[in-house]
Formats: sequence, structure tokens, C-alpha cells
Amino acid sequence: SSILAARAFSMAASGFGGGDTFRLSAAPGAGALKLHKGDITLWTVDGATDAIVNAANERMLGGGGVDGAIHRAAGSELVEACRKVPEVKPGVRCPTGEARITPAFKLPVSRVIHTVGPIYDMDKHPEVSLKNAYENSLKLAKENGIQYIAFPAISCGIFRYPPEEASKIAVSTAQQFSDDIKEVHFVLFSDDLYEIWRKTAQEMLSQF
Ligand code: AR6
Repeated sequence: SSILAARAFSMAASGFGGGDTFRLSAAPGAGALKLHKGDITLWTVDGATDAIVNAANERMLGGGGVDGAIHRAAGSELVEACRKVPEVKPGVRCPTGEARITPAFKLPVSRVIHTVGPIYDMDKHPEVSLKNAYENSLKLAKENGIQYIAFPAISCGIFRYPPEEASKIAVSTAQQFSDDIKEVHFVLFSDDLYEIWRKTAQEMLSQF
């Protein structure tokens, strides 16, 4: 039944059903924003040009939450690839707000983009750091020819970012890339988060 669930999710993620779809801008040919509830490790649209984003920490060697799920699903080659990412200072491979890219190994997508969102109560300007995390992930996707990208709700778990505020930053930053990326997906892990993202997208974007 978990195989069936995975297939159903992958079909939904591929646009064959489920989820809500919005336009990132009114321009002809502009990209779309799609929402799903589920497990991001099962998501794929086009294995050659897609990527999922990991909500990592600065060490970039795995952790709990979605980071743990992504490392488990990708296999141990992922942590080895992460270890090869150069440290910019001792123990820091990806400073808060930046992004790094690796292969995806056993995941169904081509790449993993690792980004680090702010720890909400410890960051002086968490809204700037969160925007940077989304923006640098999307820039890296564009530079690497990624056409389909899926984000989790960065910082909304262990890092305690209030999800309503986070969803506005997520959607407005995705809008900036409407000419560059075909589809920006958000894979939300609970009904509550899904509803928050849906409400924000409805307020900020027009629906297909
Ligand atoms: N698919 C989609 N979303 C998920 C999944 C999944 N499989 N699993 C959890 N989420 P978090 P953060 C949701 O805590 O707040 C790690 O230890 C989760 O419900 O994963 O950025 C890292 O190593 C929440 O809505 O990431 C860092 O140390 C969202 O993903 C730290 O946690 C993000 O929650 C990063 O904390």
C-alpha cells in the first residue's frame, strides 16, 4: 500500500490530479505554482530536470525533520556528497540563507538543493534570511537548468518560523522567478500547512 501511495502521490505531483495550481504571473508562458500535501521524498515531475529542496542546517550533514527523511531516501551517498562541499568556515558548508546543490542518488529527482533557513528566535532578521534561502535555491535551480522544483516549508518545523509569515515570503519569492522556472511546487506535510499555503497563494496569485 505504501507503493500505491507513492504512485498516487507521484501522479498528483506530475499534474495528473490533486493539488491546487496558480499562475506565477499574468505573462503568457509564465511559470506555475502548485501545492501538494505529502512527503517531498516521493515527489518528481521530470526526473531529468527536477529538484527537491532540503531544509538543512549549516553543517549540511543531515539532521531531523525533512532533512532526515531526504537523507534516508537518498541513501548514504548523499551525506558523502555533502561532506565534499567545501567548508566556508569550520563546520559551516552552507551559511544561513545560502544554497548548495548535489546529486539526488536514490531519490526520483535529478538534484537536491540544500538551503538553510533561519532559526526564528535567533536570527535578527529572519524574514531576510528566509527570503534569501528561497531566492538562492531558485537561482541555483535556474543556473542548473532545473525546470521543476519542490520546496518543503523551510524553517517551519524545528526552526519555528510562523507558517503564515513564511508562506508569504515563499510565494512572493517564487513570483520573482516566473520567467525562469516552469513549475514551483510546495509539498506541505500537514493539512494545516497546506491550508495556510493555499490561502496565501489565493490572496497573492490568480488560479489556473
Ligand atoms: N516532506 C515534506 N515536508 C516535511 C517532511 C517530508 N518528508 N518531513 C517534515 N516535513 P524541518 P526546519 C516538514 O524541521 O524547520 C533539521 O534537523 C515539517 O513538518 O524539517 O527548516 C535540519 O537538519 C515542516 O513543516 O526543517 C535543521 O537542523 C517543514 O518540513 C533543522 O531541522 C520543515 O521542518 C531545520 O529546521
